[in-house]
Amino acid sequence: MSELNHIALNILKKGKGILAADESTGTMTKRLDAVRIVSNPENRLLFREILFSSTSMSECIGGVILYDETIKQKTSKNISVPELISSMGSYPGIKVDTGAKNLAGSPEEKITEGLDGLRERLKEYYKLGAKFTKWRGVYSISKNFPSKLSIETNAHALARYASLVQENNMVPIVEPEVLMDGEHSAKDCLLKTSEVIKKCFDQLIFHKVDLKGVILKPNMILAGNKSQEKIPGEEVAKLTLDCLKNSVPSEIPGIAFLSGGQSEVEATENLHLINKFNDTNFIMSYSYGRALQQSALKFWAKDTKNIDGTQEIFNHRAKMNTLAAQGKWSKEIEN
Ligand code: 5MM
Repeated sequence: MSELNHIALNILKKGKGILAADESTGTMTKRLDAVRIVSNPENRLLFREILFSSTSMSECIGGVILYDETIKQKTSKNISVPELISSMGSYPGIKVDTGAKNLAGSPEEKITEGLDGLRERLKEYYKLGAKFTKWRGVYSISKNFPSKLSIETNAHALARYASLVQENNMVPIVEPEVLMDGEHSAKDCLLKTSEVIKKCFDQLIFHKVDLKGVILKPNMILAGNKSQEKIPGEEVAKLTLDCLKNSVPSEIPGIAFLSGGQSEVEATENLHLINKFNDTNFIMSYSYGRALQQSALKFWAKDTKNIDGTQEIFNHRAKMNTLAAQGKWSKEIEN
């Protein structure tokens, strides 16, 4: 087994998932503003250190995705953040894209940037302790979107990224996120997501990326958040499995879903149902940002001294998702 395959499998073993704590400063500031906490490097670290020292880190969280600021910070115990994460039995990872910008030629769509100087930044992150990385391409659905241009260019960037990451001995998480925003049906989401993922793998293969050392981070198949259509969780699971069976090569060791704006419990329940009906060999786990952190952040903001209470809430979400990743979650356990 290659080293990268080993790391990918370890991150997602036995229901473990990934904590996406890689909010860029702009996004983290929005999150902190919403709960009336001043967004500065100290407060951003304070909240994140509470999560990273929670007991569920060893049982449930196989990897944590960090942002550039965080991977370089020292904790209150004067060790680096990657050292803290490793000491909890989890793998430190890093977001290496520099964000989604307007796509020239189709400016209502986005292209993710960050390839310039990436090789050098990867070497630095590796030295800082990163074992895996993340790059997110974003696509929106409407009458004319995602365009061929956005599908091609984002797939190309994701493949160039993944290839450079493997060259530097880290596991690339490939995240093509088809956004939930819009009036589209679940069927549209299925068609567009399948097209996007297939194109990503065409490019990954073309760029000679070792698929056994890649984690795919896709969206689930959902109806748009402005659509009248409401589909039950069983249907979300079925459509999501149909999509992945038809678009993901069997070499991929694991799939870790993003939550994409679903509520915490909805993201857990859908993951549980996907695993309940999973008739593939893929590990199906989670790489959640909002769906792991929202309640903990709200609670912490009300009483920033209450570390135990904040960790209790985070531990519960992590445990629920780890049960869901094994198809063992239920509403009774949730409550
Ligand atoms: C943690 O959120 C990430 C946001 O990155 P930016 O600050 O650069 O926008 C995001 O990429 C995240 O990792 C995924 O979208 C998954 O997060 P959710 O909240 O959708 O589970």
